[in-house]
Amino acid sequence: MISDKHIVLLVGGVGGAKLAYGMAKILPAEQLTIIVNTGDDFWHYGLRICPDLDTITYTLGGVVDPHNGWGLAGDTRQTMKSLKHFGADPWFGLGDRDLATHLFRTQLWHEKISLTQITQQITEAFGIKHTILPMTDAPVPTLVETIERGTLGFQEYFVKYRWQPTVTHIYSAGIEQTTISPQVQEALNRADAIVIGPSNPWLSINPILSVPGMRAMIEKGDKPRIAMTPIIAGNAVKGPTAKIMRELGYKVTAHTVCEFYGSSINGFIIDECDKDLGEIFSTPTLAIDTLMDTNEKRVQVARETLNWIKEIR
Ligand code: FO1
Repeated sequence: MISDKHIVLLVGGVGGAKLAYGMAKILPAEQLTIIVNTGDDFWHYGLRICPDLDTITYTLGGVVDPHNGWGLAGDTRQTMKSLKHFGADPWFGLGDRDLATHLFRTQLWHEKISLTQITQQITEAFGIKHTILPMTDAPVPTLVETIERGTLGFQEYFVKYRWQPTVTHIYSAGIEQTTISPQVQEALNRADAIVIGPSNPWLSINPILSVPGMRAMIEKGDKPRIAMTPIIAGNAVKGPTAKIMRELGYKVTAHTVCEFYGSSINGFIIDECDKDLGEIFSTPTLAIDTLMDTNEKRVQVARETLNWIKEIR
């Protein structure tokens, strides 16, 4: 076991939350910091919505909707239904209790409290001891250029159009002007190892790595920095990863993901069902059962990941 090491985990939403859950069950609060993609964040009905931060928070807080993997378990949609009275099309499903999180965050946002500090207050309210940090405090919306619908905000692409438009380009608007927050800097300086969760590399992880200075901080020194594939047997467990890879001209394999991360990683975890594909990886690999469909398997995958980190050090 990793007895006194500090692990920094980089994640997006639902997929990454599973590994975050497993790690948080094994590591005490002072040994795990989770850095979360904020490219999916947007304004909706005047509210600041941060889906990936909330997904990680609700998952670690044990209150996430188990069916969707986002939102609160047992939440209702009365407010969304009422919006229809005004002729609105509530295409983004905000639960009634989930709305309280957005109201609270938006109020503090207007009081000029940083997203890092707001997130700390929200996570504490959900009883979470581990540190969950937004990748940066400034808004850096992910924009998706598509053939059929032009340039879309991430949630329009993902939820409104159900990731059906053909993607030609993905970018983070204004990323060059952002900076790493002191809290992210401190976490990375203290890190003994960095783990990139099985989130979408293009939509969720690349925005984090693209914050100016982030890649350099991650690659500093010779600490283990390993990524877990979101691609198993040529497909994504959930979501648009495989479709986007095809549309951007990539072969849909774990190998492509590994190459995409390049020098940001020095170890790569593939699924055991891909271990006989004969692909030559440019970095050491570990093949395990990566499917995290139960809480027990989330802990098991986290444990195997942490044990491997110890080995490759
Ligand atoms: N995903 C959907 O597919 N449909 C929704 O209506 C939806 C609402 C929603 C509300 C709050 C929240 O925190 C997440 C929500 N998500 C919804 C998930 C979200 O769009 C994606 O999981 C992430 O942005 C991708 O990581």
